[in-house]
Amino acid sequence: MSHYKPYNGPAAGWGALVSVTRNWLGSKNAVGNIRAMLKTNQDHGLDCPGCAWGETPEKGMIKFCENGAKAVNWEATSRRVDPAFFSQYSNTELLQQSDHWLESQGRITHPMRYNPATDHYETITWQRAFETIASHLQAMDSPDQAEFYTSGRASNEAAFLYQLFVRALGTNNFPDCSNMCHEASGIGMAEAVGVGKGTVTFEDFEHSDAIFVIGQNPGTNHPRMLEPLREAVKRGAQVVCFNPLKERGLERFQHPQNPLEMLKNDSEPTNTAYFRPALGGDMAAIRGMVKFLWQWEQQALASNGPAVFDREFIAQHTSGIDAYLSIVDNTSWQEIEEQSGLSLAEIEMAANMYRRADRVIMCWAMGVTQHVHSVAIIQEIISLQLLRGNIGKPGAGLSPVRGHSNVQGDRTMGIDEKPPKWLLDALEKRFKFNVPRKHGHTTVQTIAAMEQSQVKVFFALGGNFVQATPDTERTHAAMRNCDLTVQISTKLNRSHLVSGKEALILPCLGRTEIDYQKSGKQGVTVEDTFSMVHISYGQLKPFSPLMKSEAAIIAGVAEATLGKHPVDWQWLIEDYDRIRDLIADVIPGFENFNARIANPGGFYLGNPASDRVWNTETAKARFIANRLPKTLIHTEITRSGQQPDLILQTMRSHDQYNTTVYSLNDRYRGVFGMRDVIFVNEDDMKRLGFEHEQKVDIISLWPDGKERRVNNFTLLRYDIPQGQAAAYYPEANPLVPLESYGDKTFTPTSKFIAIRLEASQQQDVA
Ligand SMILES: Nc1nc2c(c(=O)[nH]1)N[C@H]1C(S)=C(S)[C@@H](COP(=O)(O)OP(=O)(O)OC[C@H]3O[C@@H](n4cnc5c(=O)[nH]c(N)nc54)[C@H](O)[C@@H]3O)O[C@H]1N2
Ligand SMILES: Nc1nc2c(c(=O)[nH]1)N[C@H]1C(S)=C(S)[C@@H](COP(=O)(O)OP(=O)(O)OC[C@H]3O[C@@H](n4cnc5c(=O)[nH]c(N)nc54)[C@H](O)[C@@H]3O)O[C@H]1N2
Ligand SMILES: [Mo]
Repeated sequence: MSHYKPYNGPAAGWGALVSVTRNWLGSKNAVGNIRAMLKTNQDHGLDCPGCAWGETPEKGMIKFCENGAKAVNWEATSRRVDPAFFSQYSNTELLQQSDHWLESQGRITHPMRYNPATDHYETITWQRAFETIASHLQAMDSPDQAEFYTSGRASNEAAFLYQLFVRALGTNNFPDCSNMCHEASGIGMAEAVGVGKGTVTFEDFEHSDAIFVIGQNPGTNHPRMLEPLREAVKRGAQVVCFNPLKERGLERFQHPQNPLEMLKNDSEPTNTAYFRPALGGDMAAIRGMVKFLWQWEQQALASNGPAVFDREFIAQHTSGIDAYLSIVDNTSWQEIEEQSGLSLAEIEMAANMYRRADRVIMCWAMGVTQHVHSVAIIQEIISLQLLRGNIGKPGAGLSPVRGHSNVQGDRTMGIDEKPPKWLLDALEKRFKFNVPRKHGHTTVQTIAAMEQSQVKVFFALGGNFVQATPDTERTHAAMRNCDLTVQISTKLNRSHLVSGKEALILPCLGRTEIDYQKSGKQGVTVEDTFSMVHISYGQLKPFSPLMKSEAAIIAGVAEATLGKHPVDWQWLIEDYDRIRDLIADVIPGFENFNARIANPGGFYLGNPASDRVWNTETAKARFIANRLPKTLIHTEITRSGQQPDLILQTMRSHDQYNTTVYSLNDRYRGVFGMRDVIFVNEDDMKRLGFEHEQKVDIISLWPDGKERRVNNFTLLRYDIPQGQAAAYYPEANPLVPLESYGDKTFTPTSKFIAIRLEASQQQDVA
C-alpha cells in the first residue's frame, strides 16, 4: 500500500537494501555478489557502476555504499528477458507497463529485432544485426542523418572506439546524457578558468576549511561524499548547504541553534549552516555574498585593515575584476533579496562563513546546472572563489560533482558534439582521414531534428533516451519518425519500445561481468569526478553467452559499415591494450596509458586550472560579468498573461538511478509505494484551495500553445519553501518543454518549470 510518513531516522542504513534486493532486484545471490566483489577489489577489482564520486586513494580501500550495492545487484539479477519473454509479450502490451516493471524483468540475453508485422521482438544473429545497421547507415544522404547517443556508463575504451567510428562515418552528432546534466559546468568553467572539469581531488577535502554544497543531494546520489563532509566538520571545518529542501543526508549540517545568532558580534560562530534559496536563486545569493565581501574589502582599504580579497592572486592571475565589481555595484540589494529567496541576514551570514575560511571548496550538481542561467550561476561561483584565490591551492577549488560513473571520461575520449579543434587535428593526424569539422547535435537538438524527420538512424550506447529527455509525448512521437533505432543495453526500458520503424536491441555485458576476448580477460578504464583514471575488471560470469562487450559491439557495427577503415576493428578488440595505445596517441594526459593503469588506484590526469595555468581567452582566470536575469520565469509566459501557481523542480528519489526505478519508495522523504506525487508547502496548498493527499493534474506553462500535463498526482504537504513544488524525474518529464533549455547549454530546465494545478477528475479512484 502506498503511504506518506515523514521520516525521522538517520540517513544511512543497509537495512533497506536487503528488502530492496530481495523484492525487486531479483538477485538470489545479492549479498554474496557484493561480498565477492569487495574481496576481489584488493587487486584489479571492479569500479563501482554507481556514481562518479572518487575512491579513497589508499590501496585496496574501495568502498561500496548502499546505492553502489543496488547498482551492482541490479545488473547481477537472475531474471532474464529472453526470446521466450518477447514472444510472451507484444510491444503494445509491454508499453502498458511501468518503467519500474520493465527494468525489473531482468537482463536482456539475445540480440533482438522488432517485427512490425507481429508486433513482437524476435531473435536476430549478431551478424545480421550489424549488417542491418550498416545498410541503413550506408543508405543515408548524409552522415548527419544519424544520431549517436551516449549514456555515461560507457568505458573509455568503448567511448573512444565509438567516437572514432562515428567521425570516420562523417558526423559529430553526439547527443549525450551530459547535455542534460553538467553541460553548464563544462561551458561555464571552460570560459572562466580554461578547463571544464573539477579542480579538486580527494585530498583537497581533507584540507579544506569550508565546503559549500549547492544544489546537490549527496545522501541519495553521492552517498560516499557524506563521509568527507562529516570528517570536515569533525576537524572544525565548515559545511554550508544551499538547498531549498531539507535533504536528509545534509540536515546534520544544519546548525541546531538559531542560525542568525552568528550575526551578533558577540556570539560564537557556527560551523555549519543550511540555506534554502528560491529555485534558480543561487546566482543572486552568491552575488549577494560577493557584494558583502566587496563592502568589507572597501572598508579594509579605507581603514588599512586586513585584506578581504586575495589582492596578489587577483593581480597576478585574473582578468576582468573591474567590470565585474561594477556589475556587482549595479546589482541592488533588493534584487538580490527578491531573486535569491534568502534574507540579507542569511546572505551576510553565508558571506561571513566564506570569509572566515582560508581554503574553500565549492561543490554543486543538478540544482545549479538545470536552469536557464546555469552558466551564469557557475561563473558567479567561480568569481566568488577568485576573489579570495580559492582555485589552485590545496584544500580549495571547484567541484562539479558528476553523475554517471564514467560521464567525465566519455567527454575526455571525445564524445562531444562540439569537439575541440586539437582533438580533431589529433585524430586526423593519427588516422589519416578527413574528420568532420561541423558541430553536431545536442540531445535537445536531436529531438528537434527527429521531429522534423531529419533523422534516419538513432543509435544509443546505453541509457534510456525517451524517458530521460524532456517533453515526453513529443519526444516519443519524434523517435517514431526514425527509420532505424538501435539500443545497446543491459536491461529492458521504454526506449526499446518507443522506437523507429525498424528497431534493434543489442545486449551488452555490464561492468560487473568478466569480459573475455582473444587475449584473455579484459579490463576497462573509467575517469571519476576528480580526474582519476583507473581500470575495472568484471567479476561475475557473463549472464548470457550471447552478450557482447560494448567495445565489441561498436567494432562489429564499424566493420560492417566501414570495413577496416580507419583501423582494423576486430584486431583492436582482441586485446584492449591496443585500444588504449590509440588513446595514448591521441588524447593528452594518457601517455604510457597501459603502463600507468597497472598502478593500483590508477593515475591523476591533471588539471591546468588547479596548477594555476589558465587556458582562457585572456590567459588568466576570468571574472565574467553576467547580469542577474531580469526575471527567472520566462518573460513570454508572463507577457501572455499566464500566472503560475508554483515553480516545479524535478528530482531523484532515494530508490532510483535516473530512469531506473529500483522501488517505489523514497524513504528519506517519507514516501512509500508511489511516485506520482507532488510536494507542496502547506500554505500554498491552502492558498490554492487543495488538501493534503488530494489528486491533482499538473499543467506546465509555456508560450507555444501546446498543452503539457500529467494527471492524478498525489499532493503531499511538505517542508518546502513557499511558491515551490517538487516531483520525481522521469514521471514529471512530460511537463518540461523541449524549448525550455539553458543559455549556451541546451540543457532542459528540469529544476525550473512554471506550473498550474487542477483538481483531478478522478478523485474517487484513489
Ligand atoms: N542513487 C543515485 N545516484 C545517482 C543518480 C541517481 O539517480 N540515483 N544519478 C546520478 C546522476 S546522472 C547525477 S547527474 C547525479 C545527480 O545528483 P543531484 O544533483 O543530487 O540530483 P537531483 O535529485 O536532481 O537533486 C538535485 C538537488 O538540488 C536541489 N535543488 C533543485 N533546484 C535547486 C536550486 O535552484 N538551487 C539549489 N541550491 N538547490 C536546488 C534539490 O532540492 C535536490 O536536493 O547523481 C548521480 N548519482
Ligand atoms: N526531468 C529531469 N530529467 C532528467 C534529469 C532530471 O534531473 N530531471 N536528469 C538528467 C541527467 S543528470 C541525466 S545524466 C540523464 C540520464 O539519462 P540516461 O543516461 O539516458 O538514462 P539512465 O536512466 O541512466 O539509463 C538507464 C539505462 O541504461 C542501460 N544501462 C545500464 N547499464 C548499462 C551499461 O553498462 N551499458 C549499457 N550499454 N547500457 C546500460 C539500461 O538499459 C538502463 O535502462 O537524464 C536527465 N533527465
Ligand atoms: Mo547526470
